[in-house]
Amino acid sequence: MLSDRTSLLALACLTLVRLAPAAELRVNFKADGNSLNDAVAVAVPLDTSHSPEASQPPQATVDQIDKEFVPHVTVVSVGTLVNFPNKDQIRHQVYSFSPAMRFELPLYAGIPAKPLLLDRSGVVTLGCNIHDWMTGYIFVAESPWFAKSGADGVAAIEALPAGRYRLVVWHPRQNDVSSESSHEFTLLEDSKVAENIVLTLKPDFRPRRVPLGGGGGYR
Ligand SMILES: [Cu+2]
Repeated sequence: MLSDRTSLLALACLTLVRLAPAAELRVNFKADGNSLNDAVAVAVPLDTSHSPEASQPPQATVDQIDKEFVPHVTVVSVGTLVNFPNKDQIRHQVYSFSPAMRFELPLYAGIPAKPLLLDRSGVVTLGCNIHDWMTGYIFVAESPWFAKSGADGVAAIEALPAGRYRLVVWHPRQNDVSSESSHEFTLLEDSKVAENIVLTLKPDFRPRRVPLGGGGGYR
């Protein structure tokens, strides 16, 4: 009898293990025939049943290093606390006018006392009032399943529960925000799905940095 129960329990455990999320979505980003880095892929579940409940709000960090935002593109999910440590020996004044999060951190060195809570989905474009060329982006995703492409153009979203999803893609220089950049797909348990996304890009509008040593007004 006991052994029957034990095997039942073992079977139940096995079933639980089998139900563990395992599907993977690999998005291959290209632009102008080349692998595209810093592209964002988000899998938004269409079956609402399986959003994970986090006990603590997730945290992310956007550094300021050598008068640049590092990383240039950050992806977080709604409800993430973001820190903006200044690793330079000079002060920065970080701001955003984006509807997803308007803010300004007064001129500061080191780490601001409070992280910023990003509670609305969308793109937060970062700037610095002192250094015009400093541009960074935070993509606030409406889902915890996201990835950003590396130099190989691959953004891999792992440990996805099986189900139906909408794929949302974004890049800071993407040309059109058409329906092409959002479509639906279904993931079966333990499946690996690959998607190829080709984006057309706008030119890089980033202001140029002032020449080294010549920027008297830019310190
Ligand atoms: Cu700055």
